[in-house]
Amino acid sequence: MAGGSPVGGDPPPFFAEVPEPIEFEGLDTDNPLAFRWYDAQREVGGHTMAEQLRFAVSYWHSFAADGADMFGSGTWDRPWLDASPEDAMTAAHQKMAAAFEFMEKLGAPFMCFHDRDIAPEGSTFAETRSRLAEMGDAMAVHMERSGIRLLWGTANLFSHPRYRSGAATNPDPEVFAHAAAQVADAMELTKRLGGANYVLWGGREGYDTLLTTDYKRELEQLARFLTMAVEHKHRIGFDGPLLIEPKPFEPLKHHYDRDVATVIGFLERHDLLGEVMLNVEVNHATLAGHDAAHEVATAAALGGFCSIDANSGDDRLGWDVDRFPVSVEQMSLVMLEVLRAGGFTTGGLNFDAKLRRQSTDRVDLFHAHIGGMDTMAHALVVADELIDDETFGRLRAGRYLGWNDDLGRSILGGEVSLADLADRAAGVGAPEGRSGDQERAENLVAAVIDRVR
Ligand code: XLS
Ligand code: NI
Ligand code: NI
Repeated sequence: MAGGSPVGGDPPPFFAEVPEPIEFEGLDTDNPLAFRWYDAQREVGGHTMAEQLRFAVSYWHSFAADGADMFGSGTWDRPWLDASPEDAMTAAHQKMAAAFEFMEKLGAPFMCFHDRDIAPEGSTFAETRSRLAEMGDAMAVHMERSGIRLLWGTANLFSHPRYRSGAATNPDPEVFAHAAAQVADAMELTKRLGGANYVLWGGREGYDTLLTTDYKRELEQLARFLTMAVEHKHRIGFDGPLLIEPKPFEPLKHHYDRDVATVIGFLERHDLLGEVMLNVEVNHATLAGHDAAHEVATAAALGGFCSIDANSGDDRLGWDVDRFPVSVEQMSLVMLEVLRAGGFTTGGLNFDAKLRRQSTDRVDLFHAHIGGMDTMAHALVVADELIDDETFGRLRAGRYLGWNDDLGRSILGGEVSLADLADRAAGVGAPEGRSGDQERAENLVAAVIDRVR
């Protein structure tokens, strides 16, 4: 069945409690279903907030999940998931109707999905394919009607039991081949729907024990898989970048795509950097022992920055809690690095974030996204103000001024040797250095967070 309506006719509105699209009402509003910061058309740094932030809703957390965790079953009120298993395609169409109703009312311009979020696996690969094609047709109709675009598509290469020992890095080439087929189809669908990027999260590419893992061979398999994905991108004429999303562990003890620096080293080793860029997830940075701003700065400095999975972790919990972004300070530092990198091009801010299991109501999805969008919009305004603040700019630039002088230029220009510098030191004595100005800079950030409107 093509088209947007589920089998059995149109569903009732799933979000009747929110009859109208969410609007910007400013800082003085007491309407919980309004934006306080996110004003899509407001210009910040020469572009509208909508263009700067490029918000996307994650299909999996918001529409495909029911609140189950490893200790208990689902808690969330999600009537579109209720269809019986024989009616998996009815449920898929209901879910899509719910997703687009929500996204249209929220006003986020983009979404992201895995193949399995939108279309259930069939009993044969042929059936899986035709189900994905059917749901792709339905999605094209919803997208056309609503104007909602695809920030990225991806393939779920981690939920099915066949992927328990990895997809690209599986010891069994049949599993590798199946994963490759899934990526080919998901990438083609992403292209067909005008997706801006295609993501690869190596959900189970890693190991629990080295005793039975051939580490070197698995890395070679991973490189081969990625090279084939790049070849496929060119073959089908998909012009967005492929993005790797690093994560250090969970579900496995060690993941190969550990963090941004590790992934960029891997991409350079296989001559894939540029074709393949980075999707940085905030909570994954926390798990890797990094600040999210560090991961963005690393990706930017090494030429691989593209997109962000906007969520938040917890300093005391060692797993991907995927909370919505709540800290303006943390996100201001992230957005500062995004603006320093020149802003998003094809990337954006995907809310790879979920409600707490106790947040059972459908309307909680609105509260979560409104809060996340306001946090990121506030952070953008702060970051833009910092970029324009001369004192703030001087604190950083001032530390490096010496490099513009003769000494600095001759060192970087390769005109002097260590021996030359040793001779020179004898004549000029030891340098004193200067303050790093960290606390002054931190106070400035705090002042800007307080001041901006
Ligand atoms: C899981 C990942 C996943 C990716 C997409 O931790 O964040 O949600 O973003 O496969
Ligand atoms: Ni994650
Ligand atoms: Ni993610």
